[in-house]
Amino acid sequence: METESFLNKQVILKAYTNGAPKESDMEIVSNNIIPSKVKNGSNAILMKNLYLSCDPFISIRMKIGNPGVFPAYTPGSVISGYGVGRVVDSTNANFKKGDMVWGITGWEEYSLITEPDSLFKIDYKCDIPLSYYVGILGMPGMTAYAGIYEVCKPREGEYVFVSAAAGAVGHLAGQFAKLMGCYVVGAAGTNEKVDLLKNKLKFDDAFNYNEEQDLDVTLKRCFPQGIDIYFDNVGGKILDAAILNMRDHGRIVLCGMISQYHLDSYEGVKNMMMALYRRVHIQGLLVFDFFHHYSKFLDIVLPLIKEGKITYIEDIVYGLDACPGALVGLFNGCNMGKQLVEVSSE
Ligand code: NAP
Ligand code: FER
Repeated sequence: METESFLNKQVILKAYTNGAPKESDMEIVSNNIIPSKVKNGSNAILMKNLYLSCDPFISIRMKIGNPGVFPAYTPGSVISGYGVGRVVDSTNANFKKGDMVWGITGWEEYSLITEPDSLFKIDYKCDIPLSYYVGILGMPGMTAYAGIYEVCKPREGEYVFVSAAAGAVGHLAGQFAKLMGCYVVGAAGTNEKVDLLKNKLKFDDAFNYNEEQDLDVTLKRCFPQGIDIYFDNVGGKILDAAILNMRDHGRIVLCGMISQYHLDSYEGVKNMMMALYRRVHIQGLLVFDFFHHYSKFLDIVLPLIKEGKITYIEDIVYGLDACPGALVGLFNGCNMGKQLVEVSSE
């Protein structure tokens, strides 16, 4: 006889956060029980979570007053985010038991997905690891793709600067720009990351922003001709220094502002006059606006992976209990490449 329910370990938000998230803002709860069958007619699916993604936006949803599209989490509830899982039961015509999917799920072992139509079905081929669907083939990969291919559209020979360059989005954005024939420089927070960028990911140059006295001087050294494209993942002082160094008609894609997410009030940007003089185009990006390009994106990125033209770096920790620490680590620069949690390998 099949089991009627599963014991379901979960990660709960204890209370709204103040400042950067701490492990103590979250709690692992082990006594939830979830039915192993979905109610007939509910259109829902039950998903066994295999890989969960640690993303900076999760911390934005852990506090009140977040202006975004995603609402704040409710204290006492399971944290949600992107994940990869296997359908273990379904009453939805588009999904069947055994299907592999990625999309928004819960930080728990099993999730009841009441609106599964927002999930992407994975065309499961054994040569691509499933974990890639929370990274290069999921939301962060789509973000890097959207910023480079759809927003900035670099031309061969252009000068591209990427911040948080050794992170999930940054290391892919930089490599996409390299593949388009650009000169690419990355900023990252440790010498180990700089080494990764220069020696493994073949960025043209990279620097450790924590060791630079004056970021304007640094950027003038790295880009004597100026910057055509700045892929901004961090905002704040690095954005301000980049604005001073843009070339005429340069483009800045505002992808992330991680340096600002946990401040009580945002830091000002002082150098906007230079954006005026240089006629810089500045565009905010939300990846959700680009999900309709997903199959076009796969057509571009799957061959790059299979032909070894792109190097994808994962930083994996194991077990649901590791989620809080891995999330907190993002804001201390602990991750190299995409931070994810393997909850179960099968
Ligand atoms: P990630 O880069 O893999 O991880 C975050 C990295 O940010 C850390 O490793 C750290 O690297 C850096 N960092 C942390 N605090 C910082 C600070 N105060 N100043 C400068 N750098 C800091 O994360 P990701 O998932 O790829 O996301 C990168 C950015 O893109 C984030 O801002 C995220 O919110 C944004 N994003 C936006 C969208 C969208 O739709 N707009 C979608 C996905 C991601 P260092 O060691 O280099 O400091
Ligand atoms: C992110 C930062 C901000 C992100 C999304 C947002 C998906 C915005 C979310 C919202 O508008 O609710 O890293 O990644």
